Amino acid sequence: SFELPKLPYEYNALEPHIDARTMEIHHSKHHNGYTTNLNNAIAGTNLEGKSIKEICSTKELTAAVRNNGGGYFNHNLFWTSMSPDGGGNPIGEINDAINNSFGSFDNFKSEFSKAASTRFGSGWAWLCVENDRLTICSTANQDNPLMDGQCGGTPILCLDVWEHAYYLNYQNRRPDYITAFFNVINWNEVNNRYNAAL
Ligand code: MN3
Repeated sequence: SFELPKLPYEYNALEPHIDARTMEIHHSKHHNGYTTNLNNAIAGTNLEGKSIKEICSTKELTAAVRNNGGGYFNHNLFWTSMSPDGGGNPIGEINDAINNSFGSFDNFKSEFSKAASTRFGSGWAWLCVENDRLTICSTANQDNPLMDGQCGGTPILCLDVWEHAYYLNYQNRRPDYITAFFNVINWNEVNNRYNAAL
């Protein structure tokens, strides 16, 4: 069965950009809930024993598996998309790929921020590798690009725009939270994922 992963940093490590209380509740309550509910939803089914990527890629998932499997996968990718040593400019091959796909890092930030800010209600913004190009898109609820009928290719960076991800510190100011996210992006990890996805 799936286990809640430990964060690779302390709950307060991303302050002031993301506050410790939000991180603690988000990880120990929300992500933990998706994990428990995913295990319950797949128990005794033919999805038991499959990887989370295989589960997300399976067609015609039940609502319980889709929502909690997405919640499990998406948050795993999200926590490791950030680092207290993150932020700044992209490094390595991902830097060239961003310039080739979006023209400049500033344009990338603008397009990613737009995807995150215009997602109505709860959902996610994504950076994906798709046919050797980088693409940006957003999904609703806990859907992700691995799922049937969703946007994108292989996800390498994601931003949670559910209110539970920012409301304690930013209230309704989602754009401020999106701006802060760029100060903690773990470009080293995103670059590794980019190279692995090619
Ligand atoms: Mn969340």
